[in-house]
Amino acid sequence: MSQDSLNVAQESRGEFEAVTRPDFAKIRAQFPILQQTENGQPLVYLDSGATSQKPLAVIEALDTYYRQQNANVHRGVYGLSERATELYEGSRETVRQFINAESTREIVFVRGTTEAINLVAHSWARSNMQAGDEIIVTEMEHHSNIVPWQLLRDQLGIHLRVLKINPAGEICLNDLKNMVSEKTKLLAITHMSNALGSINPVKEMTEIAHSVGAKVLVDGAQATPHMAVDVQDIDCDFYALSGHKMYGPTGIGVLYAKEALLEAMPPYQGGGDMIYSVTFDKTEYNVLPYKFEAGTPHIAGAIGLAAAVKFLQSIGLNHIAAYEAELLAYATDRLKQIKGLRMIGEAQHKGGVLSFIIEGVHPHDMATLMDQDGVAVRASHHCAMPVMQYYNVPATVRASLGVYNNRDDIDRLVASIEEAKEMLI
Ligand code: C6P
Repeated sequence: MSQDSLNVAQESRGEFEAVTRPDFAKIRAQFPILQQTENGQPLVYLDSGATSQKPLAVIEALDTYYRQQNANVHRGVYGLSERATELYEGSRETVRQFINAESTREIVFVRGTTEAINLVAHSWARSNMQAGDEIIVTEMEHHSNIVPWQLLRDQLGIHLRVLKINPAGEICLNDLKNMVSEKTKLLAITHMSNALGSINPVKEMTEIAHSVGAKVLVDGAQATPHMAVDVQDIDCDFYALSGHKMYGPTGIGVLYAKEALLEAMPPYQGGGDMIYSVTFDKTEYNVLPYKFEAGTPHIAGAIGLAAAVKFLQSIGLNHIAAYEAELLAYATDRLKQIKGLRMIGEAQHKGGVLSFIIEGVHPHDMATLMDQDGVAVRASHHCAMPVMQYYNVPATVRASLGVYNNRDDIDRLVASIEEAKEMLI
């Protein structure tokens, strides 16, 4: 990579940010939904892990697209369609820069992380794995990084092995070193756990997997809104992300995969746009990444996702990480002072997720009462049931942070927990 393109890539990931700290109150003001009340109280939104709220820049990009730019892509010869195509392909370039992929041919637009992982399972894994081969996942995976591999296991006779976590919610690199062998074909791991907040050392894990020739898939659903991601630095083979968790629209996400792998992989779905020519005898497939984008894509979604990426870059990922780390420390400290509260997930390297239970209170009852105070948190197994099994709890209450949260939100969270506790115990 030339120094110029290196600079552009680094700048896009927020590595050359202004020294001055952004004004996070002004950033919060860009989210119209946060001005409204819930049950008569100003909304405190602490469920960004489920989906983030959307800033004006994203809302306006979608509005402008549908008002002024809407046409199908890669098909029309008229100006409107050409402009829609330019916007759609421009969004691919924006995402490429954001995760520092080498080429836009490696950026496949999909519905989200779930579809990205299923694409790898159906296309790459089916054509590269056979009975007796192993896939390693961690004990902290979301169901979307477990179930596709189980389906494959039942069909192909492969083995699914689980890398254990410790009570803090961390994996151990030595355990992974001892687990990999020439049978390991894939390591499928989350970058940041949605249930615990743990951030995994994905670069080191990738190196270990590569040492035995295995491929690596990183589930980045929770990571991309919170930290700078560089897929070339991690050296992972696949990286999956969801637009709606990083301030973009729902229904759009990305599968990053190394070009050589995508070239060799069979299509995942057949239909329009993924072909070069079709006769009843034979179909020739389109070039990358279109081979994996059958049918009319979510054009508005891709444009909205690019607006979300630019929003993140305008703040700077390093500023976001620092701000959220500070808020997480404040929240952890305040929550730990609540009697009977047990924190689930205390990894040293942790993102903005506070999962907890209160002795004697079901998480669902707690979250339902908190809603009366206008505080939106998730109470659930968080689609990570094995994590609940490990900690021997049915569910947790989870407060997950976004760029718009502040200390007032945390104070309201704590007051609401105390009030709900009074009523429930
Ligand atoms: N987690 C949560 O509340 P989709 O639904 O495809 O955009 O993302 C799935 C997914 C995959 N991996 C991780 C680590 C995730 O957190 C999620 C989504 C949400 O935690 C909804 S269950």
